[in-house]
Amino acid sequence: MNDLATPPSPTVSTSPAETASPPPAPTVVRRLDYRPPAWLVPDIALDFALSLDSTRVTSRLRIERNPDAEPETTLRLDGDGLAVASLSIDGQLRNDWRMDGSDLLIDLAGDAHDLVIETVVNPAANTQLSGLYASNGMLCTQCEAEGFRRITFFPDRPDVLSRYHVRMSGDKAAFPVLLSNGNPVAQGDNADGSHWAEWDDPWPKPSYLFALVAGELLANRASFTTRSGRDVSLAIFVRPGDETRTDHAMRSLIASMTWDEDAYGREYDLDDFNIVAVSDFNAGAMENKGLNVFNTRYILADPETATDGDYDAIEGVVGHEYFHNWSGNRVTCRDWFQLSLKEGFTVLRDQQFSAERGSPPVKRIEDVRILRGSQFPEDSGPLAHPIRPDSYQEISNFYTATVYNKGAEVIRMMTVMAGPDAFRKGTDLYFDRHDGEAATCEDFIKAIEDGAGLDLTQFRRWYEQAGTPRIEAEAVHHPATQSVTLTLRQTVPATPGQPDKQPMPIPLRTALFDRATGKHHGEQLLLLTDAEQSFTFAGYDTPPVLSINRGFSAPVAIATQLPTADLLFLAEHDDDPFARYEAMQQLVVQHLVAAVTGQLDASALERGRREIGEAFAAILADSGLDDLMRGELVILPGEGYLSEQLAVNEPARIHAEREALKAWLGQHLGTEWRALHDRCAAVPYSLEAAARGARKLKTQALVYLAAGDPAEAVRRAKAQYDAADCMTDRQGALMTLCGLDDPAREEALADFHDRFAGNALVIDKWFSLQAGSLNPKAIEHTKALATHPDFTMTNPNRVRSLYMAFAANPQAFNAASGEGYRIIADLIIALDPINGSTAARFVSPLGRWKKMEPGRAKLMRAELERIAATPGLSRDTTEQVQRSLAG
Ligand code: B3K
Ligand code: ZN
Repeated sequence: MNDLATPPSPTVSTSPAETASPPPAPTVVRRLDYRPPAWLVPDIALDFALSLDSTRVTSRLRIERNPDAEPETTLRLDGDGLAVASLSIDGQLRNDWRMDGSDLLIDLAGDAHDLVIETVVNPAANTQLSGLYASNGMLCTQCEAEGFRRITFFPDRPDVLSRYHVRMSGDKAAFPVLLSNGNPVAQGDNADGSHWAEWDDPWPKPSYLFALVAGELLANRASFTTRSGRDVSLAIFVRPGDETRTDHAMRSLIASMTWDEDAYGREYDLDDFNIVAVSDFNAGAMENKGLNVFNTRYILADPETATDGDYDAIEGVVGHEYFHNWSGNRVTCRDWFQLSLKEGFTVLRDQQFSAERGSPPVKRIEDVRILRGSQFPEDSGPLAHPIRPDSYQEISNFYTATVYNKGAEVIRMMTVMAGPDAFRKGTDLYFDRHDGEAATCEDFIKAIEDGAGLDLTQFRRWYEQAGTPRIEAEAVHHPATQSVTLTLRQTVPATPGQPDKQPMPIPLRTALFDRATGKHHGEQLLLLTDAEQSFTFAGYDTPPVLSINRGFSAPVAIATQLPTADLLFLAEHDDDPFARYEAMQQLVVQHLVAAVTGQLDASALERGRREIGEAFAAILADSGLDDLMRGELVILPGEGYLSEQLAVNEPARIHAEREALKAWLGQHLGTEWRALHDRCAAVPYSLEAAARGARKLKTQALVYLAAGDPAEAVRRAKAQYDAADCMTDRQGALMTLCGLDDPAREEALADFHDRFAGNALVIDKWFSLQAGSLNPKAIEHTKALATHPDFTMTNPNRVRSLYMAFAANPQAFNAASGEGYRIIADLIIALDPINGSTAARFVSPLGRWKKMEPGRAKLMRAELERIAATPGLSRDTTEQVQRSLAG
């Protein structure tokens, strides 16, 4: 496997400094050490002589001393795996420069100079997919966060903003399309049959937003007129053959452009907006100015090959990257500790956009499920960090659910406290005040304070403290005064490096329901600011039912258990759809936690299941619900979320109890599930909400039937598979069959593979369905798939499709033998030399040993130690393994 790990080759150097230096020992970067850059680069002209295995890069920098910084006579330029091919200063070839590790140091006498540096890079050997790399014969870049330094030497930090002029030339047959940021300014043919193009980006930007793409690509084109009348040419470039699957992405882009004008008053600012889809990509997409580069996964869709979930994800990610044009590009980050400034805010913006495009409550439920599934575990584990971290070794490790999703929740709380109109005044002020600047989270908070008229003094703790606050709520009814006292207590748990926490301001949308009428007396926004605080409500002659954190107004855990009768009441009556969902979740959580911890005897277990069954039956029969929402209400809480509720994680018991409940519901509501499956199967395909809801429920019915009546589930899944006219139905049916031990499983898997051979995104699904399956042989299947001819370690989508699905498969990953842990550790060790940042993403599942029962905890630690002992590990993986072992 190490054959594939060849790093980008440095070029021949004209100076003695070419000797390869060993990688520098990991250094810790600290937020409070920020200093402004000593030198600025107002202009850069880049010239690329393109070739797959040897691209020559000539970089012309105008450099000027920064009057606002401590003067330094030495210019330090970041590099990574580069050597200087030639260097000149003010027109003179020079060799009086030196290397410090991978950085280039140049002593400079004056206040401004013109610097020309040549480097040569090997894109084909760049398996890390950071910097300039080759993907399926095309060339493309990924520079965030620190990839630009793998192309040329540069002050590769987000607070150095430059105007970019890019020229590239290359073989016309291999690279017919030549793209970069900004506007195309010229193009032409060279005498030798090659061609060239020049692009100019008028908007100063940091190096992480630079992009270049060259390859054989076809475009889906459209146009958009901004509200002030600018005509923008839109293009989505894909490999020939894929252009028929770009219409949904184009519709999503146009909808995003309209939405950002309406919702935030933000207009697009160039004549061209280009998107390119590439199949080898570490992340989901990248917001390079005017030239977004996307993972194909978030562009390509048609009903036959993409699920409804894929359609939603595409709309969300296209929106997200587009919204970055303002929240990220026009106003960028001063340093990488401020990452949530652009990511948290942009996630909030894409969530708001998607909510408006579809069902707001369903979107809210989905977002909270992601937060609880990914961010809550991060916040309670060894990798916990505040949304604005204080230190890092490798910034790639901080593109986390905390920075992104909790970051969005923190800004969402500002919207809740301010109200939408005042919040908009705050964001208008933020964009006005900081346009063209590299800003900080503090700048954002201040603008919201000034614009929205909020005092966020204490609220700043949300940026400083890690950990999910836990709230206890106690409502006491006073019959004499017909009032209720609600006492709220908060604790913020200790996290690595933060043993003691201060109380946070927590906005909790709250309502108290009158049991007799089924109504509340108006919702209130309670702001809990102290460790303990009481609120009084008048006008209740009987004890009310408490509905708290409605709409999930704060990213906290409500620790107090409500009586089952109250949860059943809220599941039926709450007029806040999220609260209704939450009551259903809590009903199941409380039952399963009690079952797993041995608190239920046989009759209590049966009683609990009956209560849940009755709530399910009521939801299935409720004609006031739409099917998308009904689908949410009948999803059981995931095993990861359930484990969060336990003091000691017992994965086998959680799995067994959850499956037993599913089987009980499958059996006792068998008639209802069959009727539901029949009803939904009759709804014809369309992208309308009703049809999507039907598809969602169709597969959910199969899930419960598979647990309760496998023979019936096989019959129905096979029929659904054979009749499928869309990927949502086909995938749902295949998932069901995959989990069962029946010859229909192999037949359907073989058919699916043959039917979609060559379509990488669909073959990814084929891998994921098997690795993530409930099938008791999932470990065996995963090991076999790792040797399948379609498996490759060099394509991140394929690696994730197999191994992320496996790591998220609770029963297979947590096999008592430790084999699941070993499989992931082996993967990390094998993948690390090829793609360190992707390898490091697999560490966190192994890091959750502290709360695990002792047998598995020991096995997990042993695997982490085995990884740590591997020589030559990347900085990415080293940091994650060290933090995970420290606990
Ligand atoms: N800003 C990019 C993330 C790039 C990841 C680099 N390791 C995608 C996004 O959040 O929009
Ligand atoms: Zn983003």
